[in-house]
Amino acid sequence: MILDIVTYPNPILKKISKPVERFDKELHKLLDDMYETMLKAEGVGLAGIQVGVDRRVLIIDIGDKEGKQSPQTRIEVINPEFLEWEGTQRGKEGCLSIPEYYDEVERYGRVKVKFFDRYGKEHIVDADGLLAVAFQHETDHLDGKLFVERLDYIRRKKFEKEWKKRLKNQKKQKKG
Ligand code: Y12
Ligand code: CO
Repeated sequence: MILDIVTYPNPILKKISKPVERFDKELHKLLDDMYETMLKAEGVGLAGIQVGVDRRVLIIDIGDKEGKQSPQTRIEVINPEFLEWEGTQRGKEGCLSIPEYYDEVERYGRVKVKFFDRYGKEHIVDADGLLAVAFQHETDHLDGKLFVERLDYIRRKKFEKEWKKRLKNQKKQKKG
């Protein structure tokens, strides 16, 4: 089932998500629906809160070497915890909750993350590059943080200006 994606500036996105306690059918259905929703929207990552569920659950699929996404490249992440982080990297990010806005953000270059899968099995993953960015971007969502809040001062101001302009145009269009 395709779910509705909550978009900025909806205050739901600011909520702190609570740990998942039950690894049951309901969680499996949520993960399946989130994956379907993410693929349809052409994303590489989606957190529960982006579909209105305030639980510490997220999915990532950055695809294989050619970028092809499949259940084999999908990572289901429940109750993640960063164990290690080091270095920095800068790269353009986008978010399904902030359509059509991309900008450069600084992130850790490498992270080590502990998390559980849908069956409650523990995993530890060492990630760098795009995967490390995806883990950081999606985990931020669980703490109510969006990538635009991590932009440097000038980029943040540019975002706010552009977003105001968009809202104004949307209001104009609604008026007819
Ligand atoms: C690197 C950077 C960011 C992440 C977090 C996950 N972000 C996404 O999956 C963003 C996807 C996205 C997709 C869009 O749709 C298309 O490109 C067709 C998009 O464009 C529109 O909304 C029009 C914006 C964002 C992980 C790793
Ligand atoms: Co996002």
